[in-house]
Amino acid sequence: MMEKSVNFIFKVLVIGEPATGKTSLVKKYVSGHFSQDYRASIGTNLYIKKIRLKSGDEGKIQLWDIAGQERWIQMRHTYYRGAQGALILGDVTREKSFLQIEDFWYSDIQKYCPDIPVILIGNKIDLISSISEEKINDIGNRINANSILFTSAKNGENVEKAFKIISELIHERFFNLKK
Ligand SMILES: Nc1nc2c(ncn2[C@@H]2O[C@H](COP(=O)(O)OP(=O)(O)OP(=O)(O)O)[C@@H](O)[C@H]2O)c(=O)[nH]1
Ligand SMILES: [Mg+2]
Repeated sequence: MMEKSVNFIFKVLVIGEPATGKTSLVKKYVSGHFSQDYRASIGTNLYIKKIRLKSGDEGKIQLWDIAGQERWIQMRHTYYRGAQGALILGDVTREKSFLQIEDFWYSDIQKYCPDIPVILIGNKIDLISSISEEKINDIGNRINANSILFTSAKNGENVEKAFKIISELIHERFFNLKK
């Protein structure tokens, strides 16, 4: 008898202001490593990891870690095409890093890849936060985030969970043929 095998590859964007920890979060998830020093990303880094869903289906998640710096603004949206999910990051130690989420980062998603599942992430919770959880939840509600999570790329808190949740959301939205 033939084994049923489902192959898929999910394209997930990781976006947000510079130095919010996008590269760190993705690296922690993919390799388990964390580095203290900040090297601003250039363009886009692409990572890929095998995943296994609750349904037992196995596939891959392709992570597009997109440089947050202003100078990449012109070409940034070219990476958005075909994205099926997004993590939008803010840095809880810098309230400012959340101010553009609704009007810039989320509005880009609506423009270039609308109706995809989105997770709002408050990263660096191993440090002292300068923004209230309530404010982050408000932003999450305004952008209709499917989920709001607090993570630390340094100690790994909720890192695995973030990518698990986005994978399940994408699977439900785009691949669930049972409905
Ligand atoms: N303490 C702590 N530091 C973090 C965490 N995540 C990232 N950092 C640090 O924050 C700085 C920026 O991290 P990056 O991952 O390079 O940020 P980025 O969002 O990729 O920045 P760009 O590529 O410029 O858009 C680095 O010094 C990291 O070590 C975290 O969860 N906790
Ligand atoms: Mg980066």
